[in-house]
Amino acid sequence: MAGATAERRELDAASPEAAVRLIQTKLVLLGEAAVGKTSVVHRFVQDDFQENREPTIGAAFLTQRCRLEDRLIKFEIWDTAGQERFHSLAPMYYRNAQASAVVFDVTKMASFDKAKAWVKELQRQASPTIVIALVGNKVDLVTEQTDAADATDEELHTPVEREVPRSEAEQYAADAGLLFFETSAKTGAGVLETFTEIAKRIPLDQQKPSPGPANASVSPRANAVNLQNRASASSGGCC
Ligand SMILES: Nc1nc2c(ncn2[C@@H]2O[C@H](COP(=O)(O)OP(=O)(O)OP(=O)(O)O)[C@@H](O)[C@H]2O)c(=O)[nH]1
Ligand SMILES: [Mg+2]
Repeated sequence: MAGATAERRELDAASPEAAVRLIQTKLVLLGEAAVGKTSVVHRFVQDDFQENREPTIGAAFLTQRCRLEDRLIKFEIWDTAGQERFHSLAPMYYRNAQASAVVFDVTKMASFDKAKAWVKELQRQASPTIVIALVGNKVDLVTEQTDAADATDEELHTPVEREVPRSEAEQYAADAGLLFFETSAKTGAGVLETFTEIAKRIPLDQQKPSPGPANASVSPRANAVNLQNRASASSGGCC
């Protein structure tokens, strides 16, 4: 199955429709330490998840290409460190960013407060056209097991109490003009949808054509994601 999926992605890239514009989008992830920023971005880029991940030091840079309608979007992602001692570095990463994902942990109210502080800072100091998505991560921890018979021992857990009600975060996001998503880097729920909606919201005049020949976009890459294909395979849906 994995081989077939890879082949289909390559076909997508090589089809005549692949004469698409390659667009660069700089995206920065911000949020309190340990909310799952690195895990969300690794789920998006590598489709994997690691328990007990080490904290990020400074920032990490990752890229991912995504096919979205007539565009091939190259996300250039700065995954920043959430520890307070790195806070002063953040402006270097959000300067000129077209998008930001501000992440909090739905089981920690303090992380939601910190997310609001990041949103304020972005709205004051980042580009006025930046697309900001508020992302409540770790929803798997608050989800009841509905089909325990099918779950492995590792998957079975007692739900942790949710501290940030979805309605409260959604209302705050609507008032502040942000996109809003809930995700689980662990299960993958909502992750692709988050990046897809961000990509769709970046104003066309903010999109930077990637340097190099337009058909650079058609070279098959193992980790190029066709958002439409992946969307139909994921329960969250996108595009
Ligand atoms: N259950 C669950 N655990 C998660 C999820 N996302 C991340 N984690 C765990 O939470 C811990 C912190 O995740 P990271 O991705 O390192 O968090 P971070 O926000 O990048 O942290 P800093 O780099 O210190 O800012 C790790 O042990 C992850 O395995 C999730 O969606 N569900
Ligand atoms: Mg990290």
